[in-house]
Amino acid sequence: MARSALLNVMVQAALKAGKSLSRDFGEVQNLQVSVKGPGDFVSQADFKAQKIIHDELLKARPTYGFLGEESEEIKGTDGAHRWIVDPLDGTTNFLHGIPMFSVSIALERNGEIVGAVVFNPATDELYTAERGGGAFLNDRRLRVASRRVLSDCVIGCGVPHLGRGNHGKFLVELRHVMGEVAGIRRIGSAALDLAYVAAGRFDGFWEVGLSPWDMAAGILLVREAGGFVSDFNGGTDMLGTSSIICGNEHIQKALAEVVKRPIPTK
Ligand code: 2AM
Ligand code: CA
Ligand code: CA
Ligand code: CA
Repeated sequence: MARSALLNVMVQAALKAGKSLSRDFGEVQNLQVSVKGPGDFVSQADFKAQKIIHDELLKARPTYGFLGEESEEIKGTDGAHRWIVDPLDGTTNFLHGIPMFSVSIALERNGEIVGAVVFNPATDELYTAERGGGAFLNDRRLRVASRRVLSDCVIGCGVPHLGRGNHGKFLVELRHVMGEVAGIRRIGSAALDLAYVAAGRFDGFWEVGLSPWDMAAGILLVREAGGFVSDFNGGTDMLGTSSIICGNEHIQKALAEVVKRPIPTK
């Protein structure tokens, strides 16, 4: 697997941030935590990891724009490129001592995602992709699962958060999907959910209410592993609509049909 210099910059930034997160994960009870909104926490670990990533990426490419969860967007002087970064995806897991969280870094060029890194420091799993170059888990090339029938499938999802999203609508989606698939899973890190689809661990995934930094890298991972990704309108404006449905060609289509099934009138 040959990585471009640019992808290597992203990998180094993710590994360095991952080291910082691992240290903080070991002493999670001593971390300073603040509340952004109901059920929405951020810690010193998030801020430290974002600073590491920001500094590494901008040292290598000072003219690129930078969109990270924990700071105001920085418009680059280079109009074409933008980093999209979630320094810690799965903060709630992290703060509860659950080793299911990730660093997510994407590179966008002229509005298209062309590079992706998702790293889970707790399992040392490094997911990478470049547009046209395939997706990898460490050194292994990834391929989405090949199951074609929903009743054989394990499907990942996100659950709306306290005070956010349409809880009633989600329950309808869940009920419909539950009636069709072998099993449903919820990790709590959308970037990892998407990496799991790329790795063929999940057959599909859907979530509404995501931010660009939750999905940007994962979208490229899924596509480069041969998967299909759409928004809830059937288009590809996932970042603009905050919604995503993915899987292999067959499961993506079947899952979209089930998730969007109308709410029963009685
Ligand atoms: P985070 O840990 O970076 O905030 C899981 O469904 C996704 O939702 C994760 O990517 C998580 O990202 C995000 N998330 C978790 N709690 C949230 C909240 N209270 N409001 C908005 N997004 C949240
Ligand atoms: Ca957050
Ligand atoms: Ca996130
Ligand atoms: Ca985050």
